[in-house]
Amino acid sequence: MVRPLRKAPRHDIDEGDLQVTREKHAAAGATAVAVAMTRSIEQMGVLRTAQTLLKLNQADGFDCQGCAWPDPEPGHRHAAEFCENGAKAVTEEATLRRVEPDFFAAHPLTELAQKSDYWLGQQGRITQPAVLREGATHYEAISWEEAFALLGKHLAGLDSPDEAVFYTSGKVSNEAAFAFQLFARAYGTNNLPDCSNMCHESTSVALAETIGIGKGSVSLHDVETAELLLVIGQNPGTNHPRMLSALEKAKKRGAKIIAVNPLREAGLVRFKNPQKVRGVIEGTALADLHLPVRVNGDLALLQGIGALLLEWDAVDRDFVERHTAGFEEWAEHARTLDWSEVERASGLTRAQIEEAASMLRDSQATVFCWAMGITQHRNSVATIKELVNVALLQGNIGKPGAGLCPVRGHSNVQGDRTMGIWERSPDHFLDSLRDEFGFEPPREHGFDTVESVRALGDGRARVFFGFGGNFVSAVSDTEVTEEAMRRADLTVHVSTKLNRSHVVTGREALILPALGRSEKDLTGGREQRVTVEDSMSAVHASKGPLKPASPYLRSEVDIVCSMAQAVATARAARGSGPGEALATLPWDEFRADYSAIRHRISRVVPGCEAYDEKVNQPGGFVLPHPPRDSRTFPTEVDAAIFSAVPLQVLEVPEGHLLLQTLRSHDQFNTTIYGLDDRYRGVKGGRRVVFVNPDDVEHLGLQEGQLVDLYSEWDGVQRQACGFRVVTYDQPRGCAAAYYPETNPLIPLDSVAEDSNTPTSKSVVIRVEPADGDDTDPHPGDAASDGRGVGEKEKVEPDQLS
Ligand SMILES: Nc1nc2c(c(=O)[nH]1)N[C@H]1C(S)=C(S)[C@@H](COP(=O)(O)OP(=O)(O)OC[C@H]3O[C@@H](n4cnc5c(=O)[nH]c(N)nc54)[C@H](O)[C@@H]3O)O[C@H]1N2
Ligand SMILES: Nc1nc2c(c(=O)[nH]1)N[C@H]1C(S)=C(S)[C@@H](COP(=O)(O)OP(=O)(O)OC[C@H]3O[C@@H](n4cnc5c(=O)[nH]c(N)nc54)[C@H](O)[C@@H]3O)O[C@H]1N2
Ligand code: SF4
Ligand SMILES: [Mo]
Repeated sequence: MVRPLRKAPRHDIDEGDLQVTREKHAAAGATAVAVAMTRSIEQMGVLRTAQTLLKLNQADGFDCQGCAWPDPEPGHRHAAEFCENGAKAVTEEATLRRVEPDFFAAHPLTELAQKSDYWLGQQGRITQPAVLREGATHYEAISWEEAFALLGKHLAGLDSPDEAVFYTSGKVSNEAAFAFQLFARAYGTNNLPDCSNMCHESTSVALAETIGIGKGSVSLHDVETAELLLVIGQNPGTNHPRMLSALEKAKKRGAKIIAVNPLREAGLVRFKNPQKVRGVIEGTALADLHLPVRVNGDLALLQGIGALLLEWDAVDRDFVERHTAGFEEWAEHARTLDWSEVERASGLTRAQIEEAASMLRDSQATVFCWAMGITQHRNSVATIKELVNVALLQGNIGKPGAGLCPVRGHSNVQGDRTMGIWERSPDHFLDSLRDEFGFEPPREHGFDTVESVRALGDGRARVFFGFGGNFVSAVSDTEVTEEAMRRADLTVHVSTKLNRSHVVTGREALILPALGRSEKDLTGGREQRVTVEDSMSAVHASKGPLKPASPYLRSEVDIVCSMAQAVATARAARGSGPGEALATLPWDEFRADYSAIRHRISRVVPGCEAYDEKVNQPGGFVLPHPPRDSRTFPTEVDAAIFSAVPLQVLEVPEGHLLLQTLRSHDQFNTTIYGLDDRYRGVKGGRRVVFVNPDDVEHLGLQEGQLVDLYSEWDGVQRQACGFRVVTYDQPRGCAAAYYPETNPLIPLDSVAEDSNTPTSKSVVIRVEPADGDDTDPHPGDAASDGRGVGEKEKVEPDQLS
């Protein structure tokens, strides 16, 4: 058993039963169906399970709360159009477990602050608003009216609107997101950080610069009809499971697949389609070639591929001439590529890279898919530009079966950005907002997530408002982030379930419980629906079938409108303060009928003309994308841009490893569904570090040994305690461990150039035997008040075996 020696969170997970077996070489199949059903029935019962899952991802139903993978066209959907992890995501929300006010009476904050995100989430749906009053030991119930008044008082009382931070997580609907950004800007700030800042921001930056729009250029049909698919830095078997069905379809038509990943992820190696009876028995080998790239080696690999295509003259000259700029500069760099450096950086041989390049050469239509393995490094923007170079070379944008396919995370993260959730929205968007609503939005860029932490930490920001999400656990440098949150005057979370961000609070705190997407929304006395956008720019409606978890829940739209009115009222009472424009906006109209919001969206957001009519069509509509639609590239030079990027090799000092932090099969970001990672052979625990067997030997470690992880940055040492060593096939010098447990190791200042995304996939660490030392290494730190940090306390090694 793991026994914490100091009171702190996370270690309360009992990992005494941790087991490690050989990793699986196939994803999905019958086990996936069984796991999904067992979990759902456990938490929802049989009837509710059936009622819920049959509406999931159907044209007249609700959009899956899991990932942003698109649905097939209506008419081509299965009755069970979801995956194991989609079922888990729905169950998490539709569970019958409840957190009632007596829960808060029974558990003081000091106790809750020691609990893990897993434990907190398992307690169930929050049923009523709750407040932590200044100096109080417990959260207590509060009426909505009083909660909004408190919020209004704080926000109207700030010296500057920029002292408030309005964070959004990517589950929020388009309607709620549009209202929220309107609120923030009418209040007077662009401080609209979102989970994108930690996710695909590098993609958005690189694509906007090179092709003129920060979104992917493919449809589901393109994926299914590609000749070749490069799946790079992504684990679809766990994180986008239905993507495997699309890959399977492509394969059946003769497509080839290259997987670029330090790990041999099960879904990429073999897939058993659970939707086909035959599929449950037979599997499909998905990847034709697996390149076990060294962590952060993709830039070098892509430069190698580009150089070879150039050398072999596998170049679409016509496309390059007509549609691109900067080819010659890029080609000059490619011709002088230092192959020994390419091999050293990528960990691959020239022969391996030639094999991949020849598959590209032989393909007339290639789709490039990527996710966090590419976006969360210091040089991620450069790497994605290199990927664009390779795509442009062969004219793989704006033709059938080809294109760029960044695979987004949260189900509506792309939609939220389209709706203006962005700390750096361009002037044309702000101009439209001004013209439509008659106030002057602020123009100065706001804080992104990392900058928000800094601002909260140094007092520039005093109120934190989280619209969904779990900021404290999601952001890097857990200890620094938690300290920053504790300095706030007020922290507020609009949530469905409890998480760590609710228990690491400012002086005062509010929890505002929202309806989930699976629930009937009767705001304004009518059945409301909302809209969302998937990873391929398809926008459609979503309407929940279930009775809400509690009669006190409010919709996210309602919460934003009420908050806006509360601030306007508080401001009127004071006679001054931020947010003068709030009183002039149509919040009552928005709340009464979300169509009123959609009408405004159609007049403000580019590509959303006739929005309400178009989303009412079955399957919705697809937003315009000039490179995809007409090979026009709205960049500064009106052409797609080749980028000449210097080759970089990430040097790791002797005795250290390069750690990537990833997801298990049993979590959705900081929401932990369970303690198993089936495809990687881990059962009953999460505090493991995967290391190459030769490195285990080289570092003098042993399989199963209890170790502590250390990272260093600017002379500060960061530590995460109590991990077990698991030998795992991957390139030498690399390691992997789960997020969020490893976030304490990632320095806040370690971010991607140009996108400011935390470098969650390249952390230089030392692995040392746990010393079992139970003395407090940081006497007097915040943990002593019981709201402690959690990663510094020690675990006795003998308690773990
Ligand atoms: N079930 C489930 N679904 C999810 C989520 C979830 O937590 N659970 N999260 C959602 C969200 S918000 C997101 S953003 C996506 C995340 O989806 P993914 O990006 O697939 O998620 P990660 O687990 O971070 O996996 C990163 C993958 O990249 C590989 N990788 C790491 N470093 C490198 C590298 O340097 N180069 C290359 N080529 N590969 C590398 C890892 O081995 C791993 O396979 O999934 C979404 N869907
Ligand atoms: N080390 C490391 N850190 C990472 C990453 C990594 O790979 N490694 N990945 C990053 C990525 S890609 C992302 S996207 C971020 C994720 O960051 P976030 O989006 O902030 O985190 P989530 O865990 O998705 O948020 C879960 C919480 O959202 C709330 N919630 C769930 N459903 C709803 C709803 O319908 N409405 C409302 N209002 N609230 C709801 C619940 O309270 C739940 O606890 O983390 C980032 N952090
Ligand atoms: S692939 Fe993603 S969106 Fe589709 S059912 Fe699974 S989790 Fe939900
Ligand atoms: Mo994400």
